[in-house]
Amino acid sequence: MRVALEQADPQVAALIRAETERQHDTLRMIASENYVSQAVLEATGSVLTNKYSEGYPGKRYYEGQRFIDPLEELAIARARSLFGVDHANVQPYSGSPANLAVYLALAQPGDTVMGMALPMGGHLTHGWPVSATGAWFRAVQYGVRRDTGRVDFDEVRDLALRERPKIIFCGGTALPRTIDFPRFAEIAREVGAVLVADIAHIAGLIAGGAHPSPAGHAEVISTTTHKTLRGPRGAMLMCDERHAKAIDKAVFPGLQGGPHNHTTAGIAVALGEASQPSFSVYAQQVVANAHALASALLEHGFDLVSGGTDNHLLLLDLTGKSIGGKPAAKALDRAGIETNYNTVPYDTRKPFDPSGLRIGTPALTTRGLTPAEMPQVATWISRAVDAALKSDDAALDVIAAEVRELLSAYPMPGRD
Ligand code: DSN
Repeated sequence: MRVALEQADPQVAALIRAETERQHDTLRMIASENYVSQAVLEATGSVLTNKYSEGYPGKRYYEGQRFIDPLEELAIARARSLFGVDHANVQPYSGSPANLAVYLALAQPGDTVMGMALPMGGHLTHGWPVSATGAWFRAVQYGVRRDTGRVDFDEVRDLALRERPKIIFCGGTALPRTIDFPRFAEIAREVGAVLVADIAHIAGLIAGGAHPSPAGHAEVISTTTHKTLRGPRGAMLMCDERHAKAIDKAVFPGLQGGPHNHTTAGIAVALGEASQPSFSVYAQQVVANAHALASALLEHGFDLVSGGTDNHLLLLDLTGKSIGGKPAAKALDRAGIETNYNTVPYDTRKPFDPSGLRIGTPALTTRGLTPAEMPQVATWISRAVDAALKSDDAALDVIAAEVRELLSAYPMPGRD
């Protein structure tokens, strides 16, 4: 394993080895993370990192593209076929640059744009004030209802009719419920806005048929490739033919230089994997695990935003447990369960010390865990929160050992 690296740079090699073991021994429940396959790892860690390829297939500014062009064309063709779209651009470096390219393609600075507020479950790049998208555009923001934790489409429609945004973003980072793409599309059509579906979190579920698709509803689709889609860290923009030129021009030369060809190769491999029947089984299992986990956590007295989940993600409101999200996340990390603290809608606490905990099932499903294991996972979460309230580090260490023991039976892609 990694003989050259071990010899050339033992310090870096040791850190990678240690992180590999940490990922193996930890119940990784950050909703946006996953384990890529050995095939994706190999494509990503290839000599393609040596090559510059500014431009697009057939129209590059550097020579030596005879293998890069068909590679990027393959990734594009697989994305188009998997998501049923006219056009795909596989070059954005990650989700935020992809979303910035959407603004560059479709709006002018100062234009009104609309998206879900970050504390309600949206993303920074959907117009939140500290993001360039909130600073350079006139962003108006919608949320979820306080009583249901779900999007209120009357509010979205009223806001859109009043503000007449050029772009409406739907999707986000902490949304446990199905996104109603047709309803958003209806509102966008009524006000003459372009609907952009940010499917970063749910792309793999859509590919596997476990969440409805925005294709045919949203004119532009933005996604990262490394969450439920289980590819390398990267992003894609997909759209109708009518926006294809503007989107491509915005990505390059508008925002970026040369594409990361090693990432393009990893994306192509991941898209190939996601088109297999086994990936549909995976996507359904991610949702089944989330359902089972939600039921078990409710039995332990946890409060879930919106009362449950339709997808891969659960947002726990810990207010009733008398603990903040941050101390809970830190205790869980010591207990071998990796999560992130998160705001909940209408949070009364600060973003750096919020009331919520965001958890998800994509990574543990890749390891092979099933709904049968979810009551045990919920029990560990509950025990860890109780231990945190008593500052009982020894109890957290006991849980970590139990987690390690369970996970030793489940191989980790890229390690085993
Ligand atoms: N960092 C991503 C997430 O965790 O959802 C959003 O950009």
